[in-house]
Amino acid sequence: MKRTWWKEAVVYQVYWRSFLDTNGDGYGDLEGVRQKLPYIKELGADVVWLNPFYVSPDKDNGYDIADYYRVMDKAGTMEDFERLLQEAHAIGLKVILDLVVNHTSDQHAWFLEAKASVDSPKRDYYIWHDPVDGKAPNNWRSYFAPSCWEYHAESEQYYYHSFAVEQPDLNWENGTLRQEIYRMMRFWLDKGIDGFRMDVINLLAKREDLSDVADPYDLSYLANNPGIHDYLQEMHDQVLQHYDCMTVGEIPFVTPAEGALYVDESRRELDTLFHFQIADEMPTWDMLRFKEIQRDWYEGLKGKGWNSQFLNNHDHTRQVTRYGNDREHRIASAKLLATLTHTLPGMPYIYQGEEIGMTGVAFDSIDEYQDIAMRNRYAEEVANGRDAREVLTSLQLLSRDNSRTPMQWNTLKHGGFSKGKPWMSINPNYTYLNVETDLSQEDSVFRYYQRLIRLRRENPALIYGEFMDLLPNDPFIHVYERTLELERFVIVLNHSNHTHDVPLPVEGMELLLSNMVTEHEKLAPHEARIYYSSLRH
Ligand code: TEU
Ligand code: CA
Repeated sequence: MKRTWWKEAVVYQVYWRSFLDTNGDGYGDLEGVRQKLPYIKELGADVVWLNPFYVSPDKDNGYDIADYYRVMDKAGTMEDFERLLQEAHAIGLKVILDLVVNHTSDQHAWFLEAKASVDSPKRDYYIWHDPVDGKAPNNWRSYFAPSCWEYHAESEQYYYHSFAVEQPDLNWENGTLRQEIYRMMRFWLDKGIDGFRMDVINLLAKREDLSDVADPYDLSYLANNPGIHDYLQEMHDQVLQHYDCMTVGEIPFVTPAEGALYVDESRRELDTLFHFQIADEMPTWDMLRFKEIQRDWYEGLKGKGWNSQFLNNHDHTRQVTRYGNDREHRIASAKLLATLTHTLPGMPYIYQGEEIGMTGVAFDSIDEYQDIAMRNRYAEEVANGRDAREVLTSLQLLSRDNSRTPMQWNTLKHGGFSKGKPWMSINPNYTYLNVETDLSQEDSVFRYYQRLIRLRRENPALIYGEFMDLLPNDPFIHVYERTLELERFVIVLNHSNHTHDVPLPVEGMELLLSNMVTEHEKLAPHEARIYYSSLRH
């Protein structure tokens, strides 16, 4: 496939409100991100993805936007952003922003106008429906509420929301609205940003058939509806193709065949995607399923489009807690998972704190959780009569707050994140798990990421090489190869708490990188090795 800068890039995701607070208000800010650009550069990342920082009532941490053109006070000012962008570019980092255009905040001027009068031209920017038999049009749920329909008494109609009640969905059928969105995208691209991460972009088109669904909890009816590819092709044609930018679409509920329709280069829609087969189908680690998903996506996108590799982000529990071992093998496990995401086919994404092996949390009370998804679900289940303790425990492992606790920089109060009271409790393990401590240790996770990133950068086989799973049926050991022309890499991972034999054809290969020092006959728990050979030699 054609080589491009973004296919070779490593992305570092900054959840800025939890990154570094520079004015003591308890929220991380853009100035904090600017100050830490050298840190991100030192790690070796090429692109910084910033979660939304636009004006927002913050019901869903910035994913409910009230003004696409302004920076929210917590984050700072437009000048702060411009300085950040300029300094990032000056040290060779690119910056991509979150594009949230499936919905706005209910406080966006468009929605306020739409609500105020059925005759307003903005009314049709949103999706309205008359009651059916005096009730909501159907039994569809939303991500964050028991129904995707919210009644608006004044106009006696329901509006549609895929997420919270405070996040009404935009009506992409309206051509004027689409032009408004394209104009806004050009505004940011003209400032010099390098692309977009597109929030739930495959939800833009809505299902026409409004009949009840058999299982309202399977939200797939919200996504991938007819018309979606027309919108994305139009967006590409009118906006994206005119810039040297990259796009990554957040695309839940797709198989590889459906995913290919979004990123197939000949279709001129998106560059890359995040699919959620791992996140949605594997609450905890499942090696055989994981291997199958990797094989399927490799085959499905091969020669057509580009994938991403991530095991956590601001919505998903930290990988070492959810998929690895965050106790006695934390350091090895964090490195093994990194080895996976940086050597499998696709762009690797690092979520802030992952590079030091940060872990999830289990707070004692629902009051300590801020995540609207979790709080709403908790309220719904408790109202249905379930035991409150039990509900809390059941929601803890996958709470989005697991990954949203503040960044742990050092051993100072609040981990050096803030001099004020952090907007959300910090993980108490910051006393020994923080950037400063990690860097001072011989087995630093950060330094391992550095080596891994450098290795990938210097070896096109790890980026463009063919992928083959050499051990599809082993439930503990993952072995695969990446080959390009005369170069061959074999990656060997013991994803388990036990010792295993090296199962493999690594005879005569050179051990280039590993996450621990061991005797070579056996693989220690969570050991990761990268072997190399070249026919050139
Ligand atoms: O997330 C959408 C979302 O919840 C899913 O993509 C989910 O992660 C996936 O189906 C796997 O279960 C995005 C943002 O990342 C999130 O923070 C926002 O709350 C949400 O959209 C609404 O904008
Ligand atoms: Ca701040």
